[in-house]
Amino acid sequence: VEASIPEPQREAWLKHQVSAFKDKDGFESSFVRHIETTLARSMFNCDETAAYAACSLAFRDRLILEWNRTQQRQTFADSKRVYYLSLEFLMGRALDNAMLNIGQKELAKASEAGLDNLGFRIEDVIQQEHDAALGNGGLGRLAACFLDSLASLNYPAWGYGLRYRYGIFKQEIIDGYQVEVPDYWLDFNPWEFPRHDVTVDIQFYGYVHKSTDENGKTVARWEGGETVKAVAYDVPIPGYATPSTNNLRLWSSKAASGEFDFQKFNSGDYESSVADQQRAETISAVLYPNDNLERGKELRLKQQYFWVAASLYDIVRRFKKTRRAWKEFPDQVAIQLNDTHPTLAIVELQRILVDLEGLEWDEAWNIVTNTFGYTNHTVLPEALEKWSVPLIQHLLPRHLQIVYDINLFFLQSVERAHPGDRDLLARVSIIEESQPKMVRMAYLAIVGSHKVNGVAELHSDLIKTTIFKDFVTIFGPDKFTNVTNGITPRRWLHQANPRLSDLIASKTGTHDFLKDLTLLNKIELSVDDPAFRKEWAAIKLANKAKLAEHIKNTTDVVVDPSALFDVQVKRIHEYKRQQMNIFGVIHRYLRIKAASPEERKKFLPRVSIFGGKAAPGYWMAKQIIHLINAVGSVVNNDKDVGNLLKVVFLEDYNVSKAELIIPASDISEHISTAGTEASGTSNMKFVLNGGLIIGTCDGANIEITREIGENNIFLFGNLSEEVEDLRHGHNYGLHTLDPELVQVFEAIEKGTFGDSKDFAGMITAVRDHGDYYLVSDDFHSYLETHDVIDEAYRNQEDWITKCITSVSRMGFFTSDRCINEYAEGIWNIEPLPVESAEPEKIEA
Ligand code: C3B
Repeated sequence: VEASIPEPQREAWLKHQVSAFKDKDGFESSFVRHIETTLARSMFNCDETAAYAACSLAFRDRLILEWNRTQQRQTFADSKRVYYLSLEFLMGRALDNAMLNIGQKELAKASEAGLDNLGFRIEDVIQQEHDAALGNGGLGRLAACFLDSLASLNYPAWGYGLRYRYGIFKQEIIDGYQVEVPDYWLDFNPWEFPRHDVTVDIQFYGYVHKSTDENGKTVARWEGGETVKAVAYDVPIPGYATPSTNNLRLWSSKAASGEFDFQKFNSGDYESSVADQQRAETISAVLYPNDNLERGKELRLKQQYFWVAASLYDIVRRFKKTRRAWKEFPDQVAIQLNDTHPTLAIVELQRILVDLEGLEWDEAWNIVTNTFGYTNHTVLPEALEKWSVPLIQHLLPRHLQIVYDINLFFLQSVERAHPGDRDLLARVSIIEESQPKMVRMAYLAIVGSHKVNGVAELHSDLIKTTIFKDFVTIFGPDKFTNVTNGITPRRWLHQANPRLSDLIASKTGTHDFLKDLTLLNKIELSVDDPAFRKEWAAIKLANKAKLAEHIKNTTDVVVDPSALFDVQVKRIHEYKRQQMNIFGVIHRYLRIKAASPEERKKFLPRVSIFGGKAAPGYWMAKQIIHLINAVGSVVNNDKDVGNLLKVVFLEDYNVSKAELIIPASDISEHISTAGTEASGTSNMKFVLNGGLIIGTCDGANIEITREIGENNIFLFGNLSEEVEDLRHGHNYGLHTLDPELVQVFEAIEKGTFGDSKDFAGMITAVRDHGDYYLVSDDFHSYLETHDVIDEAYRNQEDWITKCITSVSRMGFFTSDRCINEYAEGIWNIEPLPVESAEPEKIEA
């Protein structure tokens, strides 16, 4: 390797080996050095932003050493790696996570030293960080939890994604309406390392030239078109209580010609030379803000190919350095497709092997299918990707030919196994014979992978019996499997709820449950311990008080921390049914209003908390946000109601807000129409933080119930088996609206919450347009269940018992368990422990 230093000169290097700070004094010294050198500031010019920067840089030094060590070890060990391809990584903040995973937050926050001693409060410093919000919702956050688990379990793994200049938009609420503001997050980002030496040229457009070589074999060459440069940016991913630090590589687009085209510039065409530059940079400029919706935009397809082609080039380059035979590729490389967004990787690898490396089609295809695994995250038809054939033809002409060949060979094999079944051939064809023709990306992903998994048991069953049924017939059931989602307890317990984490540790003896979450079951023994219960309740109340403070500061609404906090925070979507929630809130409001002063005393005080972004083009979702805010402004100012009911919409829900909100909930809502929410992952976070949940029999709610016991969860509503018949009934006029819902609609239409025209769409969807999401069908049992919740909450002793018992049984839902399942059942990889670059022990 030419870049390495020759043996005789290495002594000097070893003599000057760098090490990171080791004690409080070392932390302070590193902090001050970064303030004065890296940041060129001083004690006379150091605000919280600068303190955040210096603190990050001090911890980053440590991280880099472990990161280098881990990467060297992985390269020398030459073992199999897994590559997680995801268009979204919803990382949130990095500093707190790095301090906790490295195990040295104590050094930075000790009262007699560290940040305090330097004049800062660690809580405030942490708040300075801008969230890395390169994702929409569940899918992107799952990818982030998986990275944490992969590193924590010492798996050799890389993430590959896009370095969007703008993450998910910031949401402002103005006069009750959502307004989107761009999220430019890269002003100062100490957590990424540009690798200007790691670039890949990516080709678009052009044409295919076919010729015959000396052996009479047809060779295809993709020529012409335009080229864009992909530049790598690397982000270190620290494992918890291990030196293992993995890499997340994000690609940024640049004009291939460098800054701008000098030819054009010199000939006076300055504007167009800059325009080329901007056109290239547009590819990685912005994250598409849709959750569970695909819209077939050309730029999105460009993003997908750009990212996939750069990542595969990188993976193949790394493999080729080992000088192994191609057939060993799947022994060295596992690639997981996070949804269908990276499906072109299947086509691209086949192209590399056949067109560039000269392998025979079948040999190449065997390598491809043994390399890829595909995770499906949704059955919603509007979220299943299809790309038009003319668009692919235009942008990626050679890839379209390969897709056609993959389809041809696949259909031939189906015909051989099921002779004469033409309907089957039409149903499973990767090409949909529509106008224009469409490429069904999920089918391509299934055909090109060796395993396909869903993300919760019900979901994995549903894909086998509905959308992918024919593929089970063709490939057999073993190709399809389930890996129920999970969450990292490091961020979602230890970081978000440190007091609860410490209380649990006081009962289990150590924080080892953060590495093996099943150890939580030990706290069930303490369920009757009065001191433990008292502290448990005090922590919940303190978390609620902290949220109440945030609510006051951001919405001006004053809420009582002792009221029941009822939370629904997630992307706004009709299938997630925030509309049902707000209809329920209106119903409660009407009941309070109708009650006598005497009767009112019987109501349990409640705070209904909502949060979540609507896709900018999703009109109905925006209407839902508007209604929530309109109801809030009426209810919160109604003297008859007082503290019995408050309704707040928290603006700009994101990962760092989730860390504040989730530990403060008593009840959270996971109320999707049965069969629509593939898994849900916030349901797990809420229960892990000692909140109970109200939910439908959908996604992971079912498995949560199985683990924690049905006495500890509030389930309601129709089952997924019933949904189809109910919908069918609605379409044939068998739809009588629930009378309580009728009252709610009447109140809205009377103008109780402002101009009812603003909310007409939400009402007609239920009353006149078939109520696709079964709001009316589930409304009665939803209201009844909320009454049950009120009663249960009045009995605080029982309530706390339910909470403690539930937490103790949540071990299954760690993302560590998921990653081990993927590693064993899909990737076939082993952990590779790394020794610390630092001599002293890293504490757990
Ligand atoms: C989501 C699903 O909607 C959730 O049920 C699931 O828990 C997560 O993925 C993670 O598996 N999802 C998403 O956020 N975006 C999509 N395009 C599809 C699914």
